[in-house]
Amino acid sequence: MWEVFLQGRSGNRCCPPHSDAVNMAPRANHLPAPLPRCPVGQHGVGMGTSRGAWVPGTSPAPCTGLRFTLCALIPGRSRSPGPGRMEVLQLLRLLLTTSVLRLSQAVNPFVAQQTPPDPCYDESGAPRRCIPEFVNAAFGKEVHASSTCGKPPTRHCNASDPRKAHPPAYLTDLNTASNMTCWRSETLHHSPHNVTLTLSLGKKFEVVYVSLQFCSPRPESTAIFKSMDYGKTWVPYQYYSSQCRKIYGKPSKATVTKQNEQEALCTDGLTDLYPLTGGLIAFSTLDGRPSAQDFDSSPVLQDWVTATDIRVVFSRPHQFRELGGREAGEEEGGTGAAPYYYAVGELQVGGRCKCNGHASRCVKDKEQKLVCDCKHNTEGPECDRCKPFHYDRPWQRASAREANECLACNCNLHARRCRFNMELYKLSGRKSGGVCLNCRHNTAGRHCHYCKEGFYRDLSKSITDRKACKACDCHPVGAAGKTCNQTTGQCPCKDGVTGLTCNRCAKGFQQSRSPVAPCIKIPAINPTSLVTSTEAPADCDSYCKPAKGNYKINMKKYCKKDYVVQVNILEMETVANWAKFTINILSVYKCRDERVKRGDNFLWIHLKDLSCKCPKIQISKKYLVMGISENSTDRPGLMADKNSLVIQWRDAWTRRLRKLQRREKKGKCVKP
Ligand SMILES: [Ca+2]
Repeated sequence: MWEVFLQGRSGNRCCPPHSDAVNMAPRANHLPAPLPRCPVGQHGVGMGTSRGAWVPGTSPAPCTGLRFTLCALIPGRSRSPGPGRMEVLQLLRLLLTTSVLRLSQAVNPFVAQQTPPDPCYDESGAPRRCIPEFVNAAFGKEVHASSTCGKPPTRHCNASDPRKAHPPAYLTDLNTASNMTCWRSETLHHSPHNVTLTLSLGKKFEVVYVSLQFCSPRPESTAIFKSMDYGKTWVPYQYYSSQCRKIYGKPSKATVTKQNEQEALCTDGLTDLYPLTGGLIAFSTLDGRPSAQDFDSSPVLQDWVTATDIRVVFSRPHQFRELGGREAGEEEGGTGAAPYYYAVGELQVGGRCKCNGHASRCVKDKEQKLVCDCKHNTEGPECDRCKPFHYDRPWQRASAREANECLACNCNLHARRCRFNMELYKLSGRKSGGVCLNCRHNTAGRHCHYCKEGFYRDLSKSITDRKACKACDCHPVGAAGKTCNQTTGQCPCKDGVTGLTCNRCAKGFQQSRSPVAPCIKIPAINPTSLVTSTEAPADCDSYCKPAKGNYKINMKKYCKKDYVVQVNILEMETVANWAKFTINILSVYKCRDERVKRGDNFLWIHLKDLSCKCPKIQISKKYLVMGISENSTDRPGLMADKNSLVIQWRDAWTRRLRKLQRREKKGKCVKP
């Protein structure tokens, strides 16, 4: 049995002195903490449900300019245990009335100048859980009623006469205690007959209670439904009936366990005919549900309290003969002839705009839709997802302990997009799962934290610098690839090649004309190096200038020499201060000396000249040798010195030399 506090007051209101309501509140067992005291006219509300679960860790809403009227509904204990007796249930009902004060606050220019600290962040700027204030979400919203009196007008009801109209708007209007405005259904003549009130909240709310204050007797059977998808589908929230099994197919004394917390119950409480007016039906969504004690970690209950729409269905009135106190016979259902109607003065939906702990208020967007003012790098109508580029960990609802804000991906300023990877997140010990997309500035990697192929890290710059990665610039011939070492920038060089970009031959190697092996090893029996180690003049530069490969042969040079031959160097030995090369003369282009003819021969070069690479000679190579004849019995064969020309052979010279040879035979050479 329920009693309305100060029941019977003519104004349909149940308002005790404010202080009394506050004193009574603590009796609530599973219901909210005591309400904060506020100065008269500034009553704050700190309603929660399930001690410590609904708003743990949050202080009650501050006293705002809202003027609330508090009504406490205190259930009386059944004096006799019997069917229909309910566990002591305490329900606190709030009548939230938005007053003109709120409007005046909105237009007060001085209010706007005060920027209160953002409740979603603490003094040090660290994110913390935040929730919108507790409100009557039904207030001012449109209710659709399946039946409303006054069309056509009757003696008591006339839709076109404001003094006698009872439109659905009266369900959610601004009531005053002295003048309760009531919606009223048509007068009905048969039963059961459903009369439905449907309220759209416009967005998801977390509903703490749904209450109805009647201007008529309470219905004998009432069902409350909720929708989470804006009215597409409905789930039952609660049934009230003196005959639960018969009307709703539900037991009247079911208890909620952890296994069926999302199940609507049926109770025979709040169905009593009395009071004939001013009676209440109030459904507390979390009351008696075990996980309400740990609401933060109960997705089931978080889901249970979530609603976008509320529907109330009055299924059956009390029969008139009950009103008359006569014996109530077995109701056969359906033929009750006594006329009746339903009238409700106020439909309330107490709760908070659902923002999952990431917003302290809801605001209207451009399309006038109510949305959360999301913080903590979240977005969406309920702050139910992470903002772009904040995918380093999965979205989570805030809890009492953790704000669970969305974290930005770490891309070192080189990417604007990222995605979440669960595998990486698990591997990191559930710390970081963001993977950067489209790393710019020649970077790569999940955090854009290293340089992409073909680039290396310039350690003089920060990794976040746009120029943190430099191009490898590997030499197209000298390098074996285009990718250099990420940290040193060293390109992979072919054998015998050195340098950061592989642009020169290593020590002991010399340039070749082959792109495959651009630097080839100088043979171990390199006569130049052999000699260099034994006898090196202090200053070769002033001694001679080695001939270069781009040497041009003209008639004048040709004529000056005694012989011009192409030779193949076979081997070398030293004789005193001389290098004695065994050579094979392949071609003779000029000869004033009988000794010079095709076939094996010797070439003598003084070691001093050789050590200065004048000339430079390698075994197994072909050379053009242009020299002067010297008669020496000690050293038979050809002689070359620093003034001779000994250069590596080029096939292109063959034609040129034959031409010079023909001209010489015609006597074009002027003898020196
Ligand atoms: Ca009203």
